Amino acid sequence: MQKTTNPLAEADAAPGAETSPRSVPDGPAPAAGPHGAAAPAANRSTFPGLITREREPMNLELPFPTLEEWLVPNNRFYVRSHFPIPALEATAWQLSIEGEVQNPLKIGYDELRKLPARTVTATLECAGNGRARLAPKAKGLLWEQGAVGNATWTGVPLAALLERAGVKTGALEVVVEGADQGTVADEPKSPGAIHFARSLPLAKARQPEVLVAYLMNGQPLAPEHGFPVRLVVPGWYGMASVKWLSKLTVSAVPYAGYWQTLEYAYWQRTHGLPTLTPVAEMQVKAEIARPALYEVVPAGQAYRVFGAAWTGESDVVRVDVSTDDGHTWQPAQLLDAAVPFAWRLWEFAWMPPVAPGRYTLRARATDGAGRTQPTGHDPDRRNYMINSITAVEIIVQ
Ligand SMILES: Nc1nc2c(c(=O)[nH]1)N[C@H]1C(S)=C(S)[C@@H](COP(=O)(O)O)O[C@H]1N2
Ligand SMILES: [Mo]
Repeated sequence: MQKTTNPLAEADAAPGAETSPRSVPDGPAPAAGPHGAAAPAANRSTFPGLITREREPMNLELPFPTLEEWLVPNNRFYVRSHFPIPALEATAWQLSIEGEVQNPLKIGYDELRKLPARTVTATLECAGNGRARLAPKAKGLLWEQGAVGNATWTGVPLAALLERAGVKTGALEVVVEGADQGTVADEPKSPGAIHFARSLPLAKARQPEVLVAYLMNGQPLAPEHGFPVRLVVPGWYGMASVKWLSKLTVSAVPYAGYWQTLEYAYWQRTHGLPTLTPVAEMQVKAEIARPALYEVVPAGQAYRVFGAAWTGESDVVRVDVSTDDGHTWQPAQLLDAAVPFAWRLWEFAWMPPVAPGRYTLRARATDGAGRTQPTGHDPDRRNYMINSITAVEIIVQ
């Protein structure tokens, strides 16, 4: 399948550089090839059990009812890509930092890996996760629950690199560009071939949790997750965490690129004026992993309702569950301590009724900033930031 659908699969194998992600235990990852070339299909990562939402470019979803661990293994972590995965070689890779800086610079992979590193656990959720259940049918890939995952990320704080480059006064944000590129053929069309790029306000870019990352759960990034280096922006929707990082441009004016305006933007009402605003911080959300939608649950036998809950720049402080179509709510048990930017797993001991029938379960998270989930999707959010409470209909028999 990948042989014909992924450009990475079509070129010759090259001897893996020392730094290529060969040792990912989740399955062999490609050795990087010379410029423009890539590893053979046999060397690609494999993602057993993930749902294919799109073959090319590769878009894979975690079947959320199979969730087990707090840290999602690398080969179970959803993949969201807008363009074909670029074939990059660590030894040839460079990150260039330019724009409104005193010392424009380029940094290589080995050099980056020698700088003081930090590890942060962070949940990434695609801003379109949950889109499949929007009515009327939304445009875009129809993700159900599983365009979300939690992993540890190791890398150099972006703040340290910006410091090195010396950001000029008056600078406002950093435009973060990936090496992947292509032409968006569907409306809204791109102006020819473009890279994936997003900007980050300097105030967020300088936060210590924002990493120029090269390890995911302790392993070199898989090509699908941004090898050799990606940005990780904890607390923000996934589109901010630019993969295959190639260039940072410090800018004094707000960036209004394709992925900042035509996609990944929503309406915010400022003084009553709907204003297109780039999607940023994740919204608080609980998802039920089990029971799955339409699962048959034995009547009158204890059942462990299980799921995960996450938010943006705060912690989830409680999760409540309703098993009676939202009439009454009871607190769920949070299973692990709050770790900044990471999701919390939770469970709820439910005694299903002895009377067979259809029941509707719901979960609702609240964060430390007092934010909780709406009952319906706000159309101003367009097809993004979907955190309205989900009804999970199940069958007791
Ligand atoms: N260069 C680049 N970075 C990217 C993307 C992309 O298409 N190209 N997709 C973004 C989106 S929309 C999401 S949700 C996350 C997904 O990261 P993952 O594929 O590692 O799960 O990557 C982001 N970074
Ligand atoms: Mo996304």
